Amino acid sequence: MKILKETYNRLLIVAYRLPFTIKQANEGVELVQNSGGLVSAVLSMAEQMGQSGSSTTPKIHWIGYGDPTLRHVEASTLENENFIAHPVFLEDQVNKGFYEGFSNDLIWPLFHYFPTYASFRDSDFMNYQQANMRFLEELTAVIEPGDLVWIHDFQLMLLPDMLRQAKPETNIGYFFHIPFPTYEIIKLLPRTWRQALIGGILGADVVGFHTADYAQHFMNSVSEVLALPSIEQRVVLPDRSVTVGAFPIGIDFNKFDLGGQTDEVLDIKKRYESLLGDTSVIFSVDRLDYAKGITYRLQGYERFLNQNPDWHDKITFVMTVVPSRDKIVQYQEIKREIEETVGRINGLFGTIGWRPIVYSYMSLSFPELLALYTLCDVALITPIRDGMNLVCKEFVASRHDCRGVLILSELAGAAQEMTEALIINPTDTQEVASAIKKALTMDPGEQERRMKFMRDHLQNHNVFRWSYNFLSAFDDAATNHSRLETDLPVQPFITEYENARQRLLLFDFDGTLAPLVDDPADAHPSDAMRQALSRLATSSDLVVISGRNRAFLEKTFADIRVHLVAEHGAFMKKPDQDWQRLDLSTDDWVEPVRTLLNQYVDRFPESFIEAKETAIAWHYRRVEDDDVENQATELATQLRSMSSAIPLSVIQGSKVVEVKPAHHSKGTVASSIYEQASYDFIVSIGDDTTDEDMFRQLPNWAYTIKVGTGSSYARYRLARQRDVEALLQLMIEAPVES
Ligand code: GDG
Repeated sequence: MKILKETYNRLLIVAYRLPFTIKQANEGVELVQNSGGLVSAVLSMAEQMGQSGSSTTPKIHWIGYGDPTLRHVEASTLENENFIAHPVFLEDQVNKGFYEGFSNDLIWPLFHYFPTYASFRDSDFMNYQQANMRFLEELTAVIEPGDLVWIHDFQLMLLPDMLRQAKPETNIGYFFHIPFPTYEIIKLLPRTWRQALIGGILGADVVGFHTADYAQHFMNSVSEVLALPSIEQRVVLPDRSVTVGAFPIGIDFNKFDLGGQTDEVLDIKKRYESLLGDTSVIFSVDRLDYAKGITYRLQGYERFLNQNPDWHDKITFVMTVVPSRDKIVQYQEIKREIEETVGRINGLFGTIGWRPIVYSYMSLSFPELLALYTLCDVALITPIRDGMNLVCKEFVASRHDCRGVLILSELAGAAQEMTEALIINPTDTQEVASAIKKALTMDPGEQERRMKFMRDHLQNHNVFRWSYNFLSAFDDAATNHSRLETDLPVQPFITEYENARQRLLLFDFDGTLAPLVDDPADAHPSDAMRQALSRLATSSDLVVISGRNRAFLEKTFADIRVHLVAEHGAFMKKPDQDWQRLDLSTDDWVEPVRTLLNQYVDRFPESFIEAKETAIAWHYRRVEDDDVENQATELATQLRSMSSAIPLSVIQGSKVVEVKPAHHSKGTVASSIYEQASYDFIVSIGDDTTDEDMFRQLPNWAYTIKVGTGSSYARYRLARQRDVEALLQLMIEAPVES
């Protein structure tokens, strides 16, 4: 499958860990290749790119943290038949702040929904920035035009954008291996940090997560933190788009399926079986971590033992915890808690001939792991949060015999795929106890049916398919590069426009026909936009419907045959006719409102008041104070509670708060226009809150299109103002009779 060879030059991987461990041997160093899922995936990806498996093809470059012992190792020795390692050396203090601090003591707990364990230290963030910068330096020393760079995980969130700035043309992929939490959690990060982290990830062309939920959480945060629009699964930036998707990681199925049947594994299995005697076995293995739910798991098992005395003597829980991060206080505490609970349960239920829990704090060799996967009756995998969880997939893949039962937490990403497991909530110890009973008494036929289903899934969705899918997303991203960013069905839209007999086009001005600028006086449509409008006006009723005053609109559109609607529907001017005032209310309400607005101008001197003939507005687009949005909301609330002789409408728009009499709006005027003729095609486009009135009041078959981010009544969306121009270009290219 060398489909991508022509597209990309080489594959460069950037991940915190290098793909092999370096051991000092008698004659220099020895490289022991790691066997993790990522390494398998990368090898298969390189194969798809025609990059490995032959002595003439280049090796995969892997940029990762360089252990200080590597400093003295000759660079040329840091390679094996597949990889060339490029160690990134960091000062101890930088690595401590970056890795132990920011990554493991802030992002890890926060993103696994343990905010109380998170430590927020400015110095850690500085070290995180510095370390990401060091990775960039190493990367830019290796990179060549046409390379595909694949960056991994939460330690390197800033790197994609750093690389984009340094080498704008690079193809960059980014994969996030842990959960991406909801915005409520992201909000706990200081504003500048969350902006940097999310903006950092958006340097990539393709961003991958394990589940659709995580991808959606990320999209929400992008919208909340950076106010960027998204169209379907793409975040739209001013100059390019980022594809965001769910790519659930798989495992190397055959490695576990076949591995479990080797003589070495069978021997170990036999030895373990004789040690454990004639009992059923529950097995679990996890890295020491509070997110793995180990204490709840033990409590669930305890409850099972309490409720099922007939199972005493007949069951052993083999629980292996792999040492990890035990320099961090919470990890020491969790270890103590686990060991106390194990001791208590063994003391409570154990007898001279029976130990209910066989606990060890160590790591297993691969054959030992396989022996336990294949000998146990039940795998009990109960994380409180886990990005994916590979252990449960490996257990199932190892069960060539189609026996054994998987009990799996609904809070692991894997639960969405492993639907034939007994899915439990890990904190519900009764549910865990009942699931253990159900698993131990499940008849072999049902075990086989469930196992077969999950094994088929894992075989089809293995790690090679994962990397293939991720790579394919690059192709989609590349073909989308210069596209019009919209969810509008463009072709049917154009055809309908073409075939219509009477067409009505209602366009807002600022942010729709003209880009938003700091000084409203400088806003003007581009020449191409003006030409498009002139052409459209020859075959359609074209209405510019704006909050602007009459003079501005008349001047701006002097040479185009448009209908003008000023001040949100207070005035209308048809081509070749005079202005007509639609709003006839008195203006007694203006002075008290102006007094209040003046207080806000005093508070924010860069803001200003615009007095229109039928409305008054407070503009604050030049104010840089972080608190100004809160203040604007406060002002809008105060204005809404003011008493006045006529009902007023308070509009909180983009960097503006505007007050006007309530009984005219863009909606009332839009509906009065479309009722005057028998239009069979209507399109209305706008970006601001006031355009919502128009979207709401037009008939439901009209094409209503919101520009930019935010919720809307419109049926469709265009991502950026420049996409409006692109759409109008397509419309004028359609052969329409005038
Ligand atoms: C991140 C995310 C996501 C464990 N103990 C031993 C041992 N292992 C191996 C297992 C498995 C791996 O370690 C652990 O799997 P995880 O899924 O927890 O992977 P991590 O890399 O730790 O975590 C996680 C994953 O990334 C992939 O995207 O699933 O949610 O946190 O492969 O077999 N291996 C051996 N001895 C042990 O004692 N040999």
